[in-house]
Formats: sequence, C-alpha cells, structure tokens
Amino acid sequence: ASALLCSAALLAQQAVAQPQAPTARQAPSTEPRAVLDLSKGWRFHFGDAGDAPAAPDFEDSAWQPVAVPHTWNKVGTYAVQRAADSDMRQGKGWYRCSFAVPAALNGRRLFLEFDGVSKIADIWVNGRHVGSHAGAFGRFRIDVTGAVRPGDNSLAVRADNSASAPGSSTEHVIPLGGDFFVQGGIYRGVRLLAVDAAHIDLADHGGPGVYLRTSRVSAERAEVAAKTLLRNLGTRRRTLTLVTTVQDAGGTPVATDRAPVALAPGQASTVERALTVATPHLWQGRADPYLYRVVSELRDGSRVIDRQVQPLGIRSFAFDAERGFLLNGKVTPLHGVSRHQDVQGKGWALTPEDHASDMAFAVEIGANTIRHAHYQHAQEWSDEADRAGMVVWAELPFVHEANVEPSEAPAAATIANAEEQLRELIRQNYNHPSIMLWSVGNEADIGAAIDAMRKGDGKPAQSRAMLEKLDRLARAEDTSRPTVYADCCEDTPSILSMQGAPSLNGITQVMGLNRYYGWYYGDLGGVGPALDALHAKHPTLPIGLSEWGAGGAMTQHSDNPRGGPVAAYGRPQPEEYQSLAIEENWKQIRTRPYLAASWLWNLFDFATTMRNEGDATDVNTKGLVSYDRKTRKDAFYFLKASWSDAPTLHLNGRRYVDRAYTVTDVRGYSNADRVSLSLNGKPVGEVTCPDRICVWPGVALTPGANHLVATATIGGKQISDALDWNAPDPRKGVFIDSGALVGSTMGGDSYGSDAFFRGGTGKVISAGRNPMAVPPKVEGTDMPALFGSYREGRFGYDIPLPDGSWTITIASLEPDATKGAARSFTVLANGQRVIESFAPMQAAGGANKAVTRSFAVKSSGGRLVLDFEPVGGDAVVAGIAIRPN
Ligand code: GCB
Repeated sequence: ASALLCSAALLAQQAVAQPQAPTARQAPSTEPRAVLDLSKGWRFHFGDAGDAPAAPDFEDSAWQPVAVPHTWNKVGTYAVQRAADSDMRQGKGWYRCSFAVPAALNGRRLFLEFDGVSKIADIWVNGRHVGSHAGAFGRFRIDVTGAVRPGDNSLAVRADNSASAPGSSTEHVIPLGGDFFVQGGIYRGVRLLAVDAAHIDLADHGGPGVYLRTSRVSAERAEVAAKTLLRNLGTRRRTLTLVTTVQDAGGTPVATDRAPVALAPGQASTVERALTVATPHLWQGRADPYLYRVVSELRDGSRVIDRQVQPLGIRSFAFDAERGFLLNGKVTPLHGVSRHQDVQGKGWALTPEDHASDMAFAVEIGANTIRHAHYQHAQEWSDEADRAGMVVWAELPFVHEANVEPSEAPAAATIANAEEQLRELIRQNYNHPSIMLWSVGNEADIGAAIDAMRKGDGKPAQSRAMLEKLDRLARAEDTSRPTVYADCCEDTPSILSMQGAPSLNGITQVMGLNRYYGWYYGDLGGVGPALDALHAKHPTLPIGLSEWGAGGAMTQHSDNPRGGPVAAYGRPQPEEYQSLAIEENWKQIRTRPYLAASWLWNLFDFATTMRNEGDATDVNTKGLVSYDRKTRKDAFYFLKASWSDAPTLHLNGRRYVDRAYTVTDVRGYSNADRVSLSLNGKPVGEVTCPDRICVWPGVALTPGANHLVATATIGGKQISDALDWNAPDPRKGVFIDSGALVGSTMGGDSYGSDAFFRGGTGKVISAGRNPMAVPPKVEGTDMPALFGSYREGRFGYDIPLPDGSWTITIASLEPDATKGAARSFTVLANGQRVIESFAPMQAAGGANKAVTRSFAVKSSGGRLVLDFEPVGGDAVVAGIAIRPN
C-alpha cells in the first residue's frame, strides 16, 4: 500500500469544544475527548473502480495528492462559452489515506466524524465497510473502534454525486433538482474522535448530544432546559455525574447543575435538567449578539471523561401575521440575503476563513437575516451567524422535485431520506441561537408544473403529502421554532403558476414567497400589491419574502434600464437593470410592516449548470457580489446605503467605462443628506438622495477621459467615491439601438442601449409566450441584432447633439404580421415632417424584414427632437443612426 498519512495533527480539543485555553499541555490520554484531524495527506481518484480501492494494499501512488475540504468539480465562468477547465463530472470519486491512532488513546472508543461528503458516502477501514451516509450536507459519525488496529490503518472513502436520474444511486437522495450544482467530494472537515466508553452520545444523527432551549426569558431571569444524551458502550456499569455549566462570554459560570447518572453496559440515557440564568444578557441580533456557552461535563469522580461545549443565546422571538418579526418582544423588521455555499475556484470546498469572509459581506451590507439556500450549511458558517447576530432561515434540500420522475408520487425511499436529512438538520443545528426557522422545502412543485407544461396536462403537485410529512416531523423535532416553505407561484403571472398545481402555502407555520416581479414576470412595482393580496388571502400566516432580485451581468451595460425588456432566461441582463429592479422592489418591500422578513436572492453569484445567461456560463448572476468575491456590484451599495448605518457613498457604473453617449445621467447611492459631484475637477452640482438614490441628470461628459468624484459629509466625516469613464465624440455620430437594454457594435458603428426616449415601449422580437423559445431572425439586413429589439407606440426622442447638419437613418420593421396592414406612422424632426405615413411591412415587403429610411436635418440648441406619430396602429423604430454630413 502506498497510502499517504492523513493523521498528521492531534488536536487537544475541537475548537468549539474548548471552553478555556489549556493552562498546561496535557497528554492526549487525559483529554476527555481527543480529536485527530484527518484533513491532510489524502489521495484522490475520480472513477468507479468497483470496491477495489477499499483494499488496504490497493496501489494508489498514481492518484492525486489532495487535502480536504476537496471537491473534484469546477463549475461556472464569466464567459459566454463554458471554460475549458470546467469539471462537471458526476459519479464516484475515491479518497484514500492511512492513519495511526496514538498509543495514548488505547482503550478509547473511536469515531470517524465527517462534516459533509457529497452526495453519498461509503467508508472502509482496513478493507472493512464500516458505514455509509446518504445526504450531501449533514454531519455523520461512524463507530470504527472494532475496525481500527495498532499501527497504520487504511481509510477509504467513496463519494458519489451521480445525477439523480431514475435507477441511479442517488435516485432517492434529495435534492433531486434545483438551480445549483451538487458538487462531489469530501468537501468539509474530517476527524477521528477518541472518547471514553461512557460519553455524551455521538450516535444521535450527527447531533452534539446536548440540546439547549431557553424559555420564560425576561430581564430578571431565563430558564435553560438542557437535554443531554449519554451512552455507555463499555462492559462495566458506570456511576457518573453530569455537570452542566452556563458560562458567560468571559467564561465565568453563571449557573451550574449536577446530575448523578448510572449507566449500565450498553445503556443510553437522556438527562433533562433546567438551569436558571439570573439577569440574563440577551442575544439581541445585530445590535448585541451576546453568547453564553454551555459546558457539559461527564465526570467519573473528579475526572472529566467527556466534555461538550455548545453556544447559547438567550432570546425570545415570534413571527406574527400582522406585526412581522419580534425579537425579545420588540418588532424588528428583517432584511437580508440568501447565500449558497460556493466560491469560484473553490466550489463547495470552503475553509473557515472562507466562511468568515463571506459573513463579512453580509455584515457590511447591513443585513440582519440570512437564508441558508437551499440546504444545511457548514457549522462554521452558522457559528459566524451566531456571532454576527443574524436571524437565520435554515433549510432542507427538498428543492423543485419530489421525485426523479415528476409524473409519479414520491417514493417511500425518497421520503425516508428527506426525513433523515431533516432530522440531521435540526439536531445538528439545534443550539444555534441565530436559527429561527426550519424550512422544509423550496418550490417543491415546480418539477410537476414543468412536467405538466411539457405534456400539456394540468396536473396537481406531487409534493403536498411529502411536504406535510416533513412539516410534521420538523414540528415534532423542535417545538421552539416555526416551520416555513418557499413557494414559487401562487397567484403570480408566471407561466408555471398556470399549470394547475394547487398552492402548497398554509402547510408550514410561516409562508415563504419567492417573488420576481420585474424579472421573470410582472412590473417592477408589482411585488407590493401581490404581497398585499396574498396577505389578505392568508390572513393568519406570517409572511417572509424568501426570494426577490434580478440578474446583473458585470460586462453588460445600459444608459437607461427602462429602455427594453430584460432577458430573464438569457442575455442581456445589464448590471444597471439589476440595480433598478432592486431599487423598485425594495420600495415596495420596506413599506409593508406585516412582512416579517425579506431575503434578496442572492448575496453571491453561484454555480448552476442550468444557466447560460448575462455574461456568464453556468453562473446565476443574481448575486450582489461576484462569484470570486472580488466585485461588489452597484446594487450592493444601494442595499448597503438602505440597510447599514455605515456612511456609504458610491458612484454607479464603475464597470461601464467606455460609454455609449457623451450626455448621461450620473447615478449613485448614499445615506448622506446631500452629495456633491465634480467632473474633471469642475463642480457639477449638489443633490439630495431620496430613497438613497442620487441622480445628476444629463451630465455632459468630455469626449475622451472623464474623472468623476462624489463627496459628502456624514457625522462630520468626509466620504467620497470616484470613477473614470471614456466618452465618445458625438461629432462623429450618435447611434441608438431602440428597445435594446445593452449597446453593441454593429456595421462598424457603436450603438448604445435605448436612451433619450419619451413614451412608447421597448420590445424584442419574440416567438410568442414562451420566454425561452428562440426568436425569429429578421431578414434583409446584415445587422439582424439591431432589428431584434424596437420601440413601439407614440413616442419621441430628445437627443443631445452638437449643432450641425446630419443624416438620420431610421431602422424599422413590422414585428407582427397581423398588425402590418394597418400600421403606418409619420416622423418629425425638430417639428418638421420628414417621413409621411410610413408603413414598414409594405415598405419591406413582409413582416420581420428590415427597412430603413434616411433624411437630412440641421440641429441647433444642442439637441435633436424626433417624434414618431402613429397614423394607423403604433409607430415602430428599431434603431436610429445619426451621422455628420
Ligand atoms: C428560485 C429558486 C432559486 C433560483 C432562483 C433564480 O425561485 O428558488 O433556487 O436560483 O429562483 O435565480 O431563478
């Protein structure tokens, strides 16, 4: 055998299980619970080689040396093409190492502890199969005492993230669908625990064995109920004492309880005790996330034979249908973000430092709540949430599908797996004071709705019975936290809500609503009235807006994001549209006091092989921060200015450097009363920033380089932000792509997004109601992209333009054959009629055919005014080219 040694480091105690720094270095044998870190020194190989690699003498020297956390996948790139080094393999990957147990630990019970192996794990020690686990997110432990021997031991782990297709190994392991990629590997920590035969139970679904619950919280006192599971795996009867101590943040005991326990050989026992903390220091969310800790010691005489340390936050909370969320009796509106557990280049294999730096973004933006989408997150992350004072929505990965074949009812094996993952979620996270909601699913009916849409038969959701079962289990597991579910569709204009699936709202105690008004459907202001209607329909259900947001591509830009429709399922989705959508949605959200919470989707861009949109492949671009965490998009600062008390001033458009137009609105976000702008050292003006949005309309840039600086004073302190733009020379021409959200270069001319318009509606050539269908190609042009979008209605353009004489070319087409015969319009330039009763279908000889008309004008007063007046039907313009004569 050539296995590497992974048992390099013997830790005195788990970090969390360390109540006080040890005063003297103790020999491992006297530590109540010894921890052997197994993170380094592994070899990895992707491929299904039968069980051969489980054999101790298997030759693995050609395998890749790795350390865990590790994943073999690499998904997501900011490019229109999938990256050459992408790795989306799904299947079985093997890990091997060898470990030695120090002689000092002889006689202990030995457990392997895995924090997360995706998606199914099988474990062998010295060639013997010692256990398996189905579920990518829960911690699990395996008693390996009987399999381990003195000297080197071989350890083999097979991780399997096969796609959840019918008949596959993962067929019944949730999640069975979802807008994220289930990465494979030992992607969280691994260790060996060595404990006394009598110990705090390690066999409780990966849970800590100590479960804390506070009740009757007041300024005078709080009661802490501590339930401790004990187990004696030894052969002799033990007479022990369980000592439970509540320590304050400084380590001073504030309450202690002693319970005598007798454990027969093989006996498991539950000890339930109540402690009282006088004048408790409450855990008060972001304002003061004060943490106690509870040290549970199992003693044999004066000797501590096991110790478990758990966080304790003393708080009360409630979700109320009218008042929203209350923390310690006080109405506390929650606003925050969802988070997925992947980072570009690292995937799911995150270190504690990665978790800490992710949490720093949530703190910086001023969030006071986080949704753990769409599965159990790492303990390190939830520890961060406890310390930061976030209110957390924790979630079971019951996402989109109840079954690999939506036409059938969920299999019993799938329900059993979901129940086990839910039990693990709740027990393993029970003591995190930050967690206040157990979500039993997300959009669990979408799979059935899509299936019904494909087959054209309206079919009820297959997920109701499963969701009801999970809800019952969550309520039984934990009576102190409400259940919640994230609904996609009830009463939305989404095509999916129209597939006949009845609503799943009302099963859980809190109603979560994923709503994308102004993105997948509806108007930018649509979310408020939609929430009001659902609130009226379900008057007793507390409501959380579990998702809202919009895609933001960092290399796509718009001068006016109201200029055309977004491509929610494709391109384009300029960063400026994301900003606008978030501004407009937030105005609706923040004025609804019954809304307990809202979670912006998503704090970070994340990997998903379902998507090819915006400026990315395999990335969901709805993040406020880029996948590599290097870029905060403009919208990040809007929410920061809205949510955080930190002085915030940000100029938008840092990534839109090469501007399409010389005259442009300058926008920014600030929580200052007044903000001043200068351009190339000259003052532009001072503005107020209503709703945190600062606008300097129609700023005339200088052709070439422009340096913009915004300054403000907050609390006597000066803050500023600056950026650099390049502006074109308008004397060379101005080009507008009507109805387009982003500009592009066509026919050698640099067209900007639709701008300077008044009236009309921006539209795109489409294939009908299905937003994912490929639109028809416009004929009769070598610039079909220009004709792919248009402005329609009665409208005009007020275009800033140097005085001079110009040739204007209007591009048009008939986008709808049924309207073509009746459609004609007149064009006026500076009030003069320049084109009379123009009928694009007749002129082009059919629908979806390009046609252009040119005329000459003189401009004065720094502008050109164009008007498009319908004669019959609506006017249609696909583009405007202005060239100097
Ligand atoms: C949703 C899903 C989430 C997706 C998101 C989106 O409703 O719950 O998993 O990623 O929408 O971006 O479409």
